[in-house]
This record gives sequence, structure tokens and C-alpha cells, in this order.
Amino acid sequence: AACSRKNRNAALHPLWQSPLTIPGGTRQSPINIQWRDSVYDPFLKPLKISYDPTTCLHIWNNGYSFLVEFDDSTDRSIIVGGPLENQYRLKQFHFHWGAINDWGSEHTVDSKFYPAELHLVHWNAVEYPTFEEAVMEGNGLAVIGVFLKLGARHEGLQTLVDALPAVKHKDTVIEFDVFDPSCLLPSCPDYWTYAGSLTTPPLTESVTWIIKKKPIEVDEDQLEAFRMLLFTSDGEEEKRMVDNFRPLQPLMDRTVRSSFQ
Ligand code: SG7
Ligand code: ZN
Repeated sequence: AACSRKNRNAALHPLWQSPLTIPGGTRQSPINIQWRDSVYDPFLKPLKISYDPTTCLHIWNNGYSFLVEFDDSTDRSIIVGGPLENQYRLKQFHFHWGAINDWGSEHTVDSKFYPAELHLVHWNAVEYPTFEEAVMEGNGLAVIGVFLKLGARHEGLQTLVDALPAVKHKDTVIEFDVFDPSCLLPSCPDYWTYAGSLTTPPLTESVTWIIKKKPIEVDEDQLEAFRMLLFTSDGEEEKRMVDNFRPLQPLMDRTVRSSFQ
């Protein structure tokens, strides 16, 4: 179709000049989560999150999203439990969003898109010496996904939104010393989990995905602030940073487990 998400996405950004699929991939992300096909796993533990707000370092426009990066040289900001066998260290978080509110999330639930999705990226520092090495391993990364839906203004997110004009252009960075990303997590503990991949090149099949069932609410102005960012550097012809998501990938031989009944 003229309006296919995949085509629009492919035309949009130089990142996708690298392959959209990896040959032989069996656990690619994102996926559609079909609620009724997910399997309740009573042995799944609650996810425990412990972030130290002072490990926050800076906000960076990397030309595909904006990243809030953390000091991951020690175990000060970690997650443990849930489907994970080790503790994982917080490295960064970022978002994916659409040009309009009808799409923007990477994952879908019963084929429904949300206008945006938050990803908190963690790595297995127990088994691997560096993030780069963890990216190459099946149990190297754990990403928490949180859907954003339209509703009330989110006060925690607003601190970030206020900083965005300073990182409008690609390759700009600003200091951002103190931020507690747990303010962006819904209080409901329920999640889905499945084995998947990074959603940008190198698309490595290294991610244990933990997708929160309950979305957080943000308002239209906050989503508009995301859409004011640019894919382009200062001096280039301006291209708005929108539709920075990967198309859905086949589930293949995978089960999505749920922590709730
Ligand atoms: C965004 O998504 C960035 C990438 C990230 C990628 O493009 O946040 O991070 C950096 C440092 O460029 O890639 C390795 C990595 O975290 C894919 O992350 S995702 O699968 O959670 N969407
Ligand atoms: Zn992401």
C-alpha cells in the first residue's frame, strides 16, 4: 500500500540503508504481542528495579533517537528478577515515536500501535566485560519496553522534554546529571517477556525483552516536543525526527510469556 509503514520507514533514514532483515534470523524484534497467545508463567518473578539518579550523564541526539545515557562502570543502576538470571546494568534509555498519534511504537498489542515506546537498555555485566561484548551474546541485553499513550501530561517526562530543544540537531549532547528513569515506569508490575533482538543494526539476537502491559500517559505537547527533534545536523536541510521505528518482525518459533493471568 502507498501508506505502508515499512516503505515509509525505509525511505526515511540512512540507518536503514543497512539491511532491514538479517538472513536466517529467528528471534527478531519488534513483534506483535497477541494477548490471547501469550502464556502465563507462574514461575516468572517480579522485576526489581533499582536506579541511582546520579548515574545519569547526558542526553544525546544520535541522529535516530535521543538517548539518555548512564554511568555503567559499576552496579549502581540495575534490574534483577523477572525473566533474568543475572542482574543487568542500565546503559541508556531512548524512545521511538510516530509523525502522528496513530503509530510510533515498535511493539504492538493485538495489532494496536501506541504513539510512542520507551526502551530502557541494560546489559549483563556479570557474564560480559563490556556492553559491546554483551551485544553479541544471546543473554547479553535486557530491554524494558514501556508504551506511551495520549492522556495527562507526564511530570517526570517533562524534565526531559524541557531539555530537548538543546539537542535538536544530530550529534548534539548536553549534560543531564540527575534523573531517575523509574519515574517513567507504570506502577503496575505486569509484563510480557520474549527472546528477541536489537531493533536497529546490528540487529543482534541478544535481547531479553520485558514489555510492560500498562502504558504511561503523556500529553500531545510532550509528543510534539519529540517531533521537533531533527534527524539532521546543524547546517543540513532539516528533517524532522519522526517514525524512527522498525517494522514488525515474524514471531517464528517463539512464545511470549506473561507475568500475569
Ligand atoms: C537506538 O536504538 C539507540 C541505539 C540502540 C538502538 O538507535 O538507542 O543506541 C546507541 C548507543 O546507538 O542500540 C545497541 C543499542 O542499544 C537499538 O536499541 S533497541 O533495540 O532497544 N531499540
Ligand atoms: Zn529502541
